[in-house]
Amino acid sequence: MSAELQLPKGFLWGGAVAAHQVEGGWDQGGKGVSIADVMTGGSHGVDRVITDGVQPGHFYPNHKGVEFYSHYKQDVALFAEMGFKCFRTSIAWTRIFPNGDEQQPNEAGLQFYDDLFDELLKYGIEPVITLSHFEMPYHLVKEYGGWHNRKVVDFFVRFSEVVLNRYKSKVKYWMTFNEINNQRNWQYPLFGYCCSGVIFTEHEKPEQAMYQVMHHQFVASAKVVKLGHDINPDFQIGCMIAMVPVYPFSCHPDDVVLAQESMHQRYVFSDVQMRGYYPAYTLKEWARKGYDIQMEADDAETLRQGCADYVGFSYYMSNAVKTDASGVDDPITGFEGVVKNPHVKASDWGWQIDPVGLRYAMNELYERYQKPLFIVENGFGAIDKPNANGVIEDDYRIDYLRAHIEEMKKAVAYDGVELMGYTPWGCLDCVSFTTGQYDKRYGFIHVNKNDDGSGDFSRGKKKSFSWYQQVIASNGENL
Ligand code: BGP
Repeated sequence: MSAELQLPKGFLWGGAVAAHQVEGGWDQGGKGVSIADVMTGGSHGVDRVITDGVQPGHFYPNHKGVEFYSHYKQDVALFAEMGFKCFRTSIAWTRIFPNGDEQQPNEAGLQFYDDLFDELLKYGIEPVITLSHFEMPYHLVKEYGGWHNRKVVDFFVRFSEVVLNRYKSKVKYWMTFNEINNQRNWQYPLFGYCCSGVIFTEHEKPEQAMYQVMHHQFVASAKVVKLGHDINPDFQIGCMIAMVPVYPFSCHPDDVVLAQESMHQRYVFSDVQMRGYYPAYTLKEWARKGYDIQMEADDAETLRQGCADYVGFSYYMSNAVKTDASGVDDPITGFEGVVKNPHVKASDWGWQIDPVGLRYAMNELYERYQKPLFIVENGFGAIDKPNANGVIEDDYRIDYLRAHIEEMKKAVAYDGVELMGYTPWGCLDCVSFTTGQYDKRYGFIHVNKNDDGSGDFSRGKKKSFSWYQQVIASNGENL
C-alpha cells in the first residue's frame, strides 16, 4: 500500500455498542425502566411495537440484551485481544437515575460503570461514551411527556453533571445525543420515540413538536458541553448524527435542489451543535409553516457557548432522491422522494451499500465545520450462518468494512480530512435497534443467542475477528 495512505499515529481503532442493546440486567442494580425496555422484539417484516409500560405476554429483547452486564470482563478481554484502542458505549440514564427526576443518583449504577471503565483502562482501551443513546427513563415519558417538556432539559443536565464529574479522570471522549437527527423521521413512531420519548404522530402538529424537542435537546447538549469543559478542559465532547448523504437521482436541477433541501433537514442537527446558532434555512421554514417554537431568553447565548468539539457520526448507507418520486418516504431515513440507486447494492434490509459515499460524507462534514470527525458507527448487518466446523466465515462483513476503510483512508490522505477514529457498530453481536432482532448481526464476536429463543449467550470469534485484529495492528495498512 502506498505510504501516502497511512493513518495518523494514535488513531482510535475500536468498536461501538449502546448500553440498552448489550447490557441486559434491565432490573438489576437498582436500574429503572427505560424506553428501550418497552419496545418489543420484531422480526423481518414485522415492526417493533412500543407498549404502554412493560406488559405481560410480550418479548422485550433489551431486557437481556446480550448480558454484557454480567459478561463485560470476558468481552473487554476479547476487545483487547483484537487490539482495540477505544470502545464506544453509552451510560444507561436509568442505571444512574432510575426514574430520571430523583435528586440523588443510584450508587450501584455508578459503580457498574466505574468497574467497566477500570476494566477497559486496564488494557489501555479509552472509553468513548454517549450520554443518551435511545434510552431515556420511561417515567419521564409517562409523567412529563418526554423531551417535549422543557423540564427534561434540567433532568438530563443533572444526570450528565453527575457522570461527567464521577468519571472525569477515566473518560475523555464523550458524545451528547446519539443520532439526534433520527427524530426527523417523525412519521415512524420508533424513530421519534427512541430519540425523545415522544410519539410525534400523536401531536396535533407533529413536525412542530419534533422541532420543539430538537430545541430542548440543543439547549441540553450545549449546557452539557459547557459544563463538561468546566469540569475537565481536556474533555472532547462531540455531537452525533446519522449521516446519510443524499444524492440527486439525476443531474436535473430540480433533483439537485431536492437533494440539497433533504440534507438541510438533517444538517440543522449538526449545524446548531457545531456552530451554536440556527441556520437561516430552518428559521425560514418555521416562518413559512407558521411554527411557534418556544425558547427562553438566554437560549441563544447557551447555544453559542456550547459548541461541540468534534462531529461524531454513523455511516451505513447513502440515499438518492428524485422530484417526481416525491411523496414516497424511506422508512429508515425518512427522506421524501427516495429512489433506488442503480449504481449501488443493498443489504438484505435495503440499506444501500456505498463505500465511496463515506469519503463524500467525510468531505461534506469536514468542509462544513472544519472540526475533527469521528466515525462512531459503520457496519454490515447480516444473518450469520456457521460452517460445518461451527465457524462463521463472514467474508461479506470483511468486504464491507475493507471497502469503507479504504475510502476513509482516501478522505484522510488525499482530501486532508481530520479523523479521530473508527468504531464499527456492534463489534459484539447485539440486539438490532430497528428490528429488535438478535439475528441481524454486526459483530466480530458472535453471541450465541437467536430469535427462536435458543442460545446460551456464549461468545465466539468470527473470521472477521482476526481480520480486524491485523487491520488494527497494521494501523489500517493490511486490509
Ligand atoms: C443506528 C443506531 C444503533 C444501531 C445501528 C444499526 O441507528 O445508533 O443503535 O442499532 O443503527 O441499526 P440496526 O441495529 O437497526 O441494524
